[in-house]
Amino acid sequence: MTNSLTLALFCKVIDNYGDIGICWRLARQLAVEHGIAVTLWVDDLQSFKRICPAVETLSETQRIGGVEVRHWQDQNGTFAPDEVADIVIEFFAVDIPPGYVEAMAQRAVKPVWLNLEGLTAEEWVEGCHTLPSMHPRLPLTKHFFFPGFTAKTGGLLREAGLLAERDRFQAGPVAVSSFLGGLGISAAEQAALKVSLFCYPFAPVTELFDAWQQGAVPVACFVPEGVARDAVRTFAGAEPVAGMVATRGALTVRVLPFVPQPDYDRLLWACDLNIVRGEDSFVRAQWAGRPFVWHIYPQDEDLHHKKLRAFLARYCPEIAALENFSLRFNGVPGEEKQESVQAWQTLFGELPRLTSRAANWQLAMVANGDLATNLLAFARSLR
Ligand code: TRH
Repeated sequence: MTNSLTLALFCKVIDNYGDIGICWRLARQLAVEHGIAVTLWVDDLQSFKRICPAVETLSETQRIGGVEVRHWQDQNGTFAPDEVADIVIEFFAVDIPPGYVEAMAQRAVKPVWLNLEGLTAEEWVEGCHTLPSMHPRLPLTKHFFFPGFTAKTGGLLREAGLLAERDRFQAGPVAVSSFLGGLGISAAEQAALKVSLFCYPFAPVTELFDAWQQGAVPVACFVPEGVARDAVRTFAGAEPVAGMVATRGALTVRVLPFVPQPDYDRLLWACDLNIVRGEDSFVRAQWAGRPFVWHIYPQDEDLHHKKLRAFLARYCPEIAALENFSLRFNGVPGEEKQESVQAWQTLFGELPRLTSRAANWQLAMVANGDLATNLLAFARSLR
């Protein structure tokens, strides 16, 4: 196969920013690093614009960062076989337009069809990764492709130059302080323990703020606009709009604007502790090489608690403080027994060990290869 390969990636935004966050990252990497002609079909350009300001929300078709972006609306019509890409990816099992699937079946050389699944540390993933599934009616086979944390999965998304760029940034105090200063963050906040907070609305943020406020260590907490709105409003006694800052006791809370994806990385790189959520910010925190706490996306029947435990067991079984704090922060029943102040103080005491763990973990994750490269290698093996 040559580099003239074409690839179509279908993304439906279920909610928030992770769906498009992941698809955009993958699309860009396949185009820029692998020379693939990528078309990203996405149904919600407003959400896309929040993480990538270059998006024109009224455009049907546009080119951004080497990727053709198409607004996926009701494309219920027919497609010609030559409109179909060599590799077709549905993200999180979305139903791609029926006319497109029909056209896939009409191609002489059938496209490689992948279902890119969600990230979990559970063991069953290894058994399902790359499994085929035959179309019930058409001569097409779809394969499951799972990101993951082991060599028997697709690995994690990681751009080629990411870690070197992060190292340069973290090694340069001027780069860090000018980046933080550009976000309006004061010298005093920069000198404090810097924590970024990106969580779902049900996180127990008020009790965490209480613990920080009462503590001996100055904490500066940076919260994107719209996140933990009630807790921030209560803490500050003001509307939590970007630029708002309030200090009580040892804690300063600052509301940041929602920044483009590359700047969100820099924020994670600049902080001493990151609280992240969903899938993409969770992975980016791992690449930041700093301690992090994961606020997992909630699922029915508390399935997410199982996933959280599976990750913690893999990531850091030897540091109980992280598990205690994480289970409590995620509302896992039975974990509220420990006082929040105590949970925080214990976690704080473990930050140096968690920093070393972050570095070792990263080496292991890099050894699994990166998801875009692994996915492409698998697609090539099927042709
Ligand atoms: O936003 P999320 O909660 O997204 C998702 C979706 O809800 C999705 O349906 C679900 O399947 C998934 O979680 C598990 O969290 P996530 O995945 O961390 O995505 C956030 C994206 O937003 C990520 O690409 C980083 C980006 N981002 C910015 O670009 N700028 C910012 O300021 C912030 C805070 C985030």
